Amino acid sequence: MKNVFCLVFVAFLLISCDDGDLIVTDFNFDNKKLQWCEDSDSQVLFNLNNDQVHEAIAFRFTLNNETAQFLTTEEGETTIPLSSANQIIYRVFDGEVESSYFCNAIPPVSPKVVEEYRTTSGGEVLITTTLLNNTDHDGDGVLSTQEGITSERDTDEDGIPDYLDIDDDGDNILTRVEIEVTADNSVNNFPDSDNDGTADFLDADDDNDNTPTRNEDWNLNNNPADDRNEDGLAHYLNPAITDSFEVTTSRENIISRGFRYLVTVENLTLSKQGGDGEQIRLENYELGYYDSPSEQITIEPSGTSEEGQ
Ligand SMILES: [Ca+2]
Ligand SMILES: [Ca+2]
Ligand SMILES: [Ca+2]
Ligand SMILES: [Ca+2]
Repeated sequence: MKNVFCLVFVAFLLISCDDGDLIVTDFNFDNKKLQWCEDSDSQVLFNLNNDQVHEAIAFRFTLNNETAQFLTTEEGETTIPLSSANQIIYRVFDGEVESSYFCNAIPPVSPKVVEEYRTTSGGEVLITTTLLNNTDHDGDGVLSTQEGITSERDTDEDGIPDYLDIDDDGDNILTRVEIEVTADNSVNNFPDSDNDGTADFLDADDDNDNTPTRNEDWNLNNNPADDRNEDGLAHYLNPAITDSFEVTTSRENIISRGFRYLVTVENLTLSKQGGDGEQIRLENYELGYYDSPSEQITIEPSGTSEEGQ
């Protein structure tokens, strides 16, 4: 089996020959989704391919003031110069390689490394951080562009702009619920129960009976949508019922947030280890991207945010 893999790898390199230098146009990592592991002193972003050859490419880098910003929660770009401490490593194996290969403190005995290339110095890695849910930041079903993101529109004036507010009109019925209400009339394809020209999710008095929706909360559970007599119509949508209850609390504003970390390399030079100094060179190489797990963020009405689980 080892010979088969060697032949495949040699063919891969020969195809890539150009003017004496080994310049490849790409590796065989069609899937650009990276995995990530960390230990006490280094982090590894890596990609595995077991389709035809068994190969792995990894960026192993150390934690310091500069790189500690990996997994940052702000959009932007981090540059990490390649060095002996920050290396791209490309390996071909004699058998299937699994995630545990990079995530274990001690690499497993098997599979064995057949070929290894490493960067030395020169070149740099760019990590570009972007928000994953940047078209609907609060996930309420209304696009951020429709929520006035550029002007930071704040319909209920609670300090949380609409594009981050899961209850845009502050009536304690979540926007996601208000855009699903069945109504005869609509504004920009959003339900307008009282046909007053303001969509329900932006209307603090949805039945236009002069009792604010938030005060039509008969059981005081911060959700006026509860249907008291189960006739299919909650008080807040029934203009014939104007009972008003004192409600001073609001729904917690919790949104889900995740980031994508796109990893690209500029001036990549990989040198073969234990060989005759063969090199693989690429001006630009997209290693791939890592998506952080989504986290729950609570945004307080003052506009400040707290990170939590
Ligand atoms: Ca608001
Ligand atoms: Ca919103
Ligand atoms: Ca409303
Ligand atoms: Ca009302």
